[in-house]
Amino acid sequence: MTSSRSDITTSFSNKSTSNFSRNFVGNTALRMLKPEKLFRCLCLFAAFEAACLLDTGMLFPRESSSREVKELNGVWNFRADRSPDRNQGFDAAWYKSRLAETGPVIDMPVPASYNDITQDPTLRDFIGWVWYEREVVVPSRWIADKGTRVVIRVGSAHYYSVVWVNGVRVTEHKGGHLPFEAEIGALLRKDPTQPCRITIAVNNTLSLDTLPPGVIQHMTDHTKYPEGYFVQNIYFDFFNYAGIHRPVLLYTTPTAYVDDITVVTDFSDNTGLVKYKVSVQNAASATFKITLMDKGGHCIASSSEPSGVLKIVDVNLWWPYLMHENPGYLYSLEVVLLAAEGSASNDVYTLPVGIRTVDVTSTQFLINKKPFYFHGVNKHEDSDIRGKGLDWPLMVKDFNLLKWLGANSFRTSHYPYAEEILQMCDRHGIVVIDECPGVGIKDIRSFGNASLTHHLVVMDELVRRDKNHPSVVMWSVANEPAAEMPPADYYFKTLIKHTKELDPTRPVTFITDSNYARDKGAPYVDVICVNSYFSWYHDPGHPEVIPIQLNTQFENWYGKYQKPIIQSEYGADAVPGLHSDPPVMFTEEYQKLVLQSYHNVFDQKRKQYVIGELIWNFADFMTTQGIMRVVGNKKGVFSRQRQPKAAAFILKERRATTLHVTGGSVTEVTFLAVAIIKTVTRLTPHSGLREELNSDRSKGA
Ligand code: GCB
Repeated sequence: MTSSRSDITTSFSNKSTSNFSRNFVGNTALRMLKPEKLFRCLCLFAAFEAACLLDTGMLFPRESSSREVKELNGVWNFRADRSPDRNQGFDAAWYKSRLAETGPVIDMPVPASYNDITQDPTLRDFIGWVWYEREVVVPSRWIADKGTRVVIRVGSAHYYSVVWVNGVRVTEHKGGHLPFEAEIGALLRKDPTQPCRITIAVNNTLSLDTLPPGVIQHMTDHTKYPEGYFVQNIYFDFFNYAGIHRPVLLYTTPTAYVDDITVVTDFSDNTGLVKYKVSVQNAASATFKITLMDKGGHCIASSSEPSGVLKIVDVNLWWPYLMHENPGYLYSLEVVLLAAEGSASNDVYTLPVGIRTVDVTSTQFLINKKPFYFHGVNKHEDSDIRGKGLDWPLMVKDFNLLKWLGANSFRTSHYPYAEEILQMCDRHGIVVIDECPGVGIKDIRSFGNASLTHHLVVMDELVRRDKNHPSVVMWSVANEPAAEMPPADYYFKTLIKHTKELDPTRPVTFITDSNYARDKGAPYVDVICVNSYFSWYHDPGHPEVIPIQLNTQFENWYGKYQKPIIQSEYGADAVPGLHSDPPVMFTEEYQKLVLQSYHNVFDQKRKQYVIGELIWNFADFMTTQGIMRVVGNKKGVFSRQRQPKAAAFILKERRATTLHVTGGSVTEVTFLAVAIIKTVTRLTPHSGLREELNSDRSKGA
């Protein structure tokens, strides 16, 4: 541990100081604060101002006394547009009438990827527009009451979506993994006798400026390929699942409604501070009742202002799992927008709030001012049959497995996960590095203006959606981009600056596999997150090189940047049931040995500046077919069906003995016996690995 640690702490709740005073006029909670607390609190407000660059909210739809939710999950009608240009649906206006009237339809579950639902390989690998449709009975009171807004919301669809209601286009959205919505009340009221027919067209085509990027390659040699043959090239290592992946629902609000809430939290001694801001729509003169309740439902602070600071005496902080006996403590912030005289109803929205702080020093990651070590995993939204579709049994099983493993964190590799998952993280104290879909940015053309503009919008949408989750402690703007290319400098400088402006309360990173000396994005991140696969993609079959190569990796990165480092991926494939002693690649024994060899180095370096280890991967997952993948990527410590491999027990045991050790002292560690073969015969430079690798890997993936 270095002595300078706390000198260079970056507090992510206290960054900017401008333009705060107008928020505080008449704010009683603030007036009650002692003077020495005032500065921190005012800063907190300024940070919050910066976080409010988006003009509409995207609150998770919750039922309340003023809001109803109607889920449209179940079986929808479905047709893939197999016309050569995939445009027949638009040319023939399939949205104008029932889908079954314009051609054959099949059953398709929502939410789910469509790829693995049928026995048809052409649908599994389909590229282009697919059409979903269903009719919904809308409660007549929603229609009769003109003071009710009716909103359609799609949790996520891959990747480009257009939505029609009764043949009228109501919204479109670029990008998967994030929600979008449209108000449809007026449309439904036009002809209340009609059923509500919802048509959603979804296109999974990826291009150089989508996230993730991809390229359509047309094969024009007719001695080799049929007429019109094309493939979608992608630069990421998971199956390009498509369809409506998260719930579609209708929800209501009163006409004047709570559009967005932002909370930023802090504490001093045992007093918690919840800085909040509420924005509303259609309310000319809004009045509020704001109540913060503890777990027992008791009011502990209140206000009548749209923004302010609530003070909580004897605060229960939000703590990560295994860092406190009572992790994941959540308060409830009930926001009531009181109805104007003569208008029908109040709007009520209740937001769970966890009070915690996040800070980064040159060697530590602090949660609530205490060192936090990421004992974590990388995951995928992936499982048999439903692909990337949200699945409650799977989610709950995964949380049980995370706890069984003793994991306190995960990264949402390589895209934002469902809000329902983040809510579970909030409740269970599982810490999240929230990653946007910036994966596979490998082509220099994907650093252009169109890409950057879209990437900024995606960060807007991600921060808007996830800003209030206490579990989210850091944003990741990309995974393994070609960060050594010249345009990466401007690209990441702009992207990271923008993300920090959106949210000055959290550190920002991206995940690198570049050479430490040539990475052009690393200067802008708060935490270095580095992936490496020593003895797998490099020196395959030689785990004896891991100690020296991993040491060199850490020393190089820390030497250049003096920023804390997370090993954001490490691992090896193991086909469940394959065994060999001495270990060979693809066996469970080899996977165990690789992990153990990495862990030995982590346990040295965590005394200095390594602040976390995220295994690749939690579970096996599906990928594109290729010579490097045996029915998917097998680096899971669980199989795709969530059964443990031998490596899972290594992690479980390790975390049982080292979990409470955070950033610096490793006094409680029981080191596991690891056979390290000392003769190092094949040393290669540890970094810049992807230059060699990419050529190998692109052959397969
Ligand atoms: C990586 C990628 C991840 C891959 C993994 C692998 O570096 O970030 O998406 O799945 O390596 O197994 O090759």
